[in-house]
Amino acid sequence: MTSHYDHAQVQEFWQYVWERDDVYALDADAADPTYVLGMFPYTSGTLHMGHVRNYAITDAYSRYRRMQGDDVLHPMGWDAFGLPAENAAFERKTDPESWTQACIRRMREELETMGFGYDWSREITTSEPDYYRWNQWLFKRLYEAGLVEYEAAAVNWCPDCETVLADAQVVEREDEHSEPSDQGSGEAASSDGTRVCWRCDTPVGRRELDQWFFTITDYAEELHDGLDDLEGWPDGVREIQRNWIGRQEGARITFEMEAYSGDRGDIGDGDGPETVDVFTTRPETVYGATYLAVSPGHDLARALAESDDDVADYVDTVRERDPESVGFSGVETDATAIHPLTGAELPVYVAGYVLEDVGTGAVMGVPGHNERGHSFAREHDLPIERVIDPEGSDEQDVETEAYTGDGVLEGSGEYDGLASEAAGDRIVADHDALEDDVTYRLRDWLISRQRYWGTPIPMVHCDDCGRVPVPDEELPVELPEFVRTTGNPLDAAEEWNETTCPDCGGPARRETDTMDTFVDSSWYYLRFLSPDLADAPFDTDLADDWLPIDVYVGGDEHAILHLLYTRFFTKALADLGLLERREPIRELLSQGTVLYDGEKMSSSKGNVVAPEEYGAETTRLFVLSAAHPEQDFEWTANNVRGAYDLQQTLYRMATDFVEEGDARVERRDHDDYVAREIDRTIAAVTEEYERFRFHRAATEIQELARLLRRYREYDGPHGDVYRRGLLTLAALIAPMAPHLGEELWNKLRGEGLAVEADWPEPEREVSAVQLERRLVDRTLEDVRDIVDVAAIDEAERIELVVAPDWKYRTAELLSQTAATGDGTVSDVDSVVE
Ligand code: ANZ
Ligand code: ZN
Repeated sequence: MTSHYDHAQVQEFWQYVWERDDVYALDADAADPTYVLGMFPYTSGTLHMGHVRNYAITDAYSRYRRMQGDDVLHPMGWDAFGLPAENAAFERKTDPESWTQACIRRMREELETMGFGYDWSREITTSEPDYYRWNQWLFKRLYEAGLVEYEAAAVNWCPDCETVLADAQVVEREDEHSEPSDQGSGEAASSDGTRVCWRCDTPVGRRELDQWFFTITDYAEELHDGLDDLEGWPDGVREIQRNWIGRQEGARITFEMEAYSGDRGDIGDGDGPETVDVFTTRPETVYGATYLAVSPGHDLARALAESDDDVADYVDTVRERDPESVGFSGVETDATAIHPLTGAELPVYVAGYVLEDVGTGAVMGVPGHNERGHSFAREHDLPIERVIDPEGSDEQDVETEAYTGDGVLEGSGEYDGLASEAAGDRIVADHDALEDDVTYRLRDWLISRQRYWGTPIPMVHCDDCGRVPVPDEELPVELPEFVRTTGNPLDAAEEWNETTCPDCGGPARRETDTMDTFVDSSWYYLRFLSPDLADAPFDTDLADDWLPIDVYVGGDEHAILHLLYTRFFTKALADLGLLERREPIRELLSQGTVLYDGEKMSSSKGNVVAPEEYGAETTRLFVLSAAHPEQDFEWTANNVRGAYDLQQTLYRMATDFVEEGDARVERRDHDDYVAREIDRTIAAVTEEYERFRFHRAATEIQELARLLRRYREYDGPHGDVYRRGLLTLAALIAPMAPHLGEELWNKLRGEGLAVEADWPEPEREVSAVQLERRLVDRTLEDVRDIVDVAAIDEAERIELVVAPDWKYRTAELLSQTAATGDGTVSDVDSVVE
């Protein structure tokens, strides 16, 4: 009998058994299962190493929790809508639906080959009407709640194809390999070269079209403040979201407009606004305001454009252009603003650099102390005043450069001599025209996409009634058959397009925009709870019992959009009365990148190592044991081989033991030592699994295997001790290498499944001190690996223990220190503080 571990055969066999026994199905009566979720994949056609790593993490953790006795919800589905399916259909003369189905079949098979334990009875596919009808239903609920707006927005426009282009359809001319983003609706191509249409190579312009928005800005404050409480999220992700939301404290200042009525526009007595509010982060500079500027979309600009051709022309050209090419252009209007403190008359401009949806869409120009204001003033010959004296260097010439720092007020009337930090508060408190205010950089979420492969927005346009929602009974509005055409295939689908108005019964046209695919992924986690529910998107009671997602794992490219949208949806659903919880995710793990020769592994770089090459189990074990989940690591053949060898070793130990039969029965001293080591390993590995440190769990397992081998060779092991050692190894490794786990379990036990086994318990209690000691030793190993410090003595050990979040972060920080310094002990000290 050979003791070679034939991984292909072993995998196939156990996968068959798991499926036969339906071991991953969640009991529908479970009170509060542990919800472990990996970000579902975009249906690109094949799994890449990032997916494998992501799902290996959730799988190992799910299995660990299951062995701990938890009910576990570990589902999988497909993020199936998006631009790449349309591109593929266009290029391969197929249709997005068939292409997507083919991708799903292939990817599901790949996931199954890896042996990931999903409850496939909960599989969802976002491009199926059964799923997307709920996108439409939720859209309608948000619409009724006032969270949907229909507004003009600038979009990319190809004059040759006569169609709107998604950002991902705009490519750089130089860049031959420009790939659409994974999610199909990601970031715009960076714009250094010429931005051209992906199909016809024509330079892309801008156009204003009416678009659908979700008013996520209504939740800016809660989305911002809530981040503080998300203690299970990485600090980095929270910080990125905080910056994205961009909370800014400052003041709102009201400027009266001088009444004006003439050929070039009407204000006061006419249609224009009589006051203009500006938002500023620096009210203490108000005495330095020398002009007022409003955005081209501001009410004042619109009112003036009615009768002032210069303003009208400027507004038109700016709004059709890329905001980045607008620079500091602007047009002076005939309007005049009254400075609320000095009564001075300030010229009023319409300027493209003032953004419509930031603050109030209007600014007071303070050229002396604001860079953009300075550039604008230079361009338009406006006065530049100094109202803040930079202490110590009053040579500062604000004519040449704005001074943006703090100092002491001057030229500011009764406030002269005050420190600038304090002066702002005083000025705001003293004047009715100024008021404390907060704004957010966050913009509303534009969900309109002028393309086929997405959820149709359930609205119709009626000449008499305007925009009317499709009644719930008529949902889903299904996609028409796909046609290959230059523009939006939905515009070309004439029969589909023509409908009747639900309100008046007259002729109406369907909305032809589809939803951003990020809508699909904003609530999919809820559909997994009750995937077949026919009369609601999800079961509210179940959601209240089962949420939040206990652990969510995914790539950090989703740190902003997906995770922000999910949080927004959860809050909105809570306000609709559909959910109790306002935050969807308790613990978030942002997995690192798998590198290959220093580059990110990806199909476009042709460096994806196919999992089959090493056997699925080896790949899983390797990606988990190579590094902490949040750390990047290098894919090297040597290390992969290490993961393979570990499996062979454990397998051989088990087969040898079974073949040779039980050994010695009388107890000796070193048997107790080994028994205690087994206990300690159990305690340590448990702790490592709890904290997702699979790499360290793997090291512990490896060391116990080494010890057991020496033990066996020394003078023959005690049968019970050795057997327990091997069974322990089988159980401890089962979450990471489940096929091997089953094989070992079966050899040693002859019955039952490792996946359903109980997590091992120490026979004798392992003291907290001993456990801590052991974990610290491992940390030091991690640190030594990275820093290559020859010796860290007792003193530093203690400090490492007390350092906040020392386990992983310390190692990370030390690695940065090591890169710049020489990795000496003093570096270690400063990092540890
Ligand atoms: C007057 C002022 C004086 C400002 C000063 C700054 C410094 P940052 O610059 O990122 O801190 N602002 C407000 N609304 C705007 C809009 N819709 N479009 C463009 N700019 C706008 O952002 C805050 C500043 O951005 C605001 O404070 C305002 O300029 C400008 F010494 O007002 B400040
Ligand atoms: Zn109508």
